[in-house]
Amino acid sequence: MSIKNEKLAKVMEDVIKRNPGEPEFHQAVAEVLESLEPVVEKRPEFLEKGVIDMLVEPERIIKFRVPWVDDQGNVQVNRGFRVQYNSAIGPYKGGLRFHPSVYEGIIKFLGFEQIFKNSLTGLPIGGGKGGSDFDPKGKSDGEVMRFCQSFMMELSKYIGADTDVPAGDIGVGAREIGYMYGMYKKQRDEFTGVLTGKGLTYGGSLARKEATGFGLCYFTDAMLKDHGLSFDGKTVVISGSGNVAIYAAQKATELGGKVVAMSDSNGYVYDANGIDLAEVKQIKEVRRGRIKEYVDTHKDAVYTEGCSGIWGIKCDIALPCATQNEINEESAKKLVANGVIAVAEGANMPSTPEAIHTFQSNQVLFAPAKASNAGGVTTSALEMSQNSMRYSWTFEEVDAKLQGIMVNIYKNASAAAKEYGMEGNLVAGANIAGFLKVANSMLAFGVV
Ligand code: NDP
Ligand code: 2IT
Repeated sequence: MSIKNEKLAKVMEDVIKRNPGEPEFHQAVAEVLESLEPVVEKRPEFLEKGVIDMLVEPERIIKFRVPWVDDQGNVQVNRGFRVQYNSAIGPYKGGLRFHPSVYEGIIKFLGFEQIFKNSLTGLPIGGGKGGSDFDPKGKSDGEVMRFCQSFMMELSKYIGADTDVPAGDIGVGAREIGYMYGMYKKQRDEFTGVLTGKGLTYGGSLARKEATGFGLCYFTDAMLKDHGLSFDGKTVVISGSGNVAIYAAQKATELGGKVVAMSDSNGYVYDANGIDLAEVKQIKEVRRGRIKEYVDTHKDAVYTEGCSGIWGIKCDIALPCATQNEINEESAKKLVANGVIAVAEGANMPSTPEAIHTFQSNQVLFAPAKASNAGGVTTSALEMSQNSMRYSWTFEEVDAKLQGIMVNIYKNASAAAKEYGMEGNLVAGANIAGFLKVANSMLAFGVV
């Protein structure tokens, strides 16, 4: 695919020129701009009044040194980032990723996606993302704590409950949020909802931990039902075994699916009897171990090194929940050849453009990340509401709101695709529906 509208193509050309060496960021912007072709034909003012030029440029990028001392007494230096991308419809909102692959381009791609995802939730949250090239893997609790404290000592200057509200992402879960919240509170001497994904004893929301995975399945279920299908009796393959993957597996199972494979960055396990999720939780959440340990207790299961092989397993529904570009064209073709009926993205941008094209041109139901994984940030926004009210809802109340919002996102993305002549194309529909709310707000603000 390429951009035909000359002005939009020029925006893309400038993005590439001004942000060299950031392929993931280019990929995310190109997909959105391609989707906007029919929108700017109907509404040329978005180009004429500079809304799209402003939208692709982050409002602010903060980049900082994160020094900390390891258990051997050596000084380590990592790099921290926060991209405050767009605040047109609310305070910047988005996760923090701690992974050695993090650099500015990754945070910009994630921050850009977050603008549209957050808009789709219908809640008042702008787009942002942050993180560090710190690798929590193999680090002691003390090392993780010292890193998080150093990271927050600097980040705390730029965030706040009404300004910018970070949360978790890859490598950032309850433990890291706890250490960061503790340091923020000490420095600022205030108890506010400045982070989400907090522990339940200090302002966290029930169902936030489950939200992204549950939300993914609620979205997928809505998409399947719209086509007279359901999870019931379907074979499901899920990549990753982190926060998103675990709760996607739980909900997919509750909805009648059979999850037969899960993975981590080293390899995948296949269990024809259905994955024993209690064991996966024990390995990943309690022991912080590796997925291969699963076969120690489940002798019928098979472990295979390497992560892309998981897409060669025959399944009806595939839920990529690990990382960006984990499904390439070759993997997509294998899934199609094996008869996959639906692919729904739990991770951010897990399918390459060629993989998406393969799914769409073979009539596979395809749910794009910024719509289907919006359940996490939705529930983060619900956590912010509860913090503002100094009140908390029950698990059932939060879960019901989450479910309602995910079904709405499906309906809105689906309706936008139809309205702009691309019925069934949820990639275009999600990009357009997410864009319009932000762009109309920016138009109202003028040039700021
Ligand atoms: P976790 O850190 O809890 O888990 C990440 C999982 O993905 C692990 O199994 C990890 O394996 C695997 N993984 C990470 N990087 C790679 C890689 N480069 N190659 C192969 N596997 C990899 O993160 P989350 O579950 O929170 O996040 C997973 C995805 O979901 C990310 O794309 C994230 O941006 C997205 N997301 C997360 C949300 C949330 O609320 N947490 C909300 C919306 C989207 P290993 O342990 O070996 O590293
Ligand atoms: O990618 C995402 O939407 C997240 N990592 C969750 C963001 C949030 O603020 O809860």
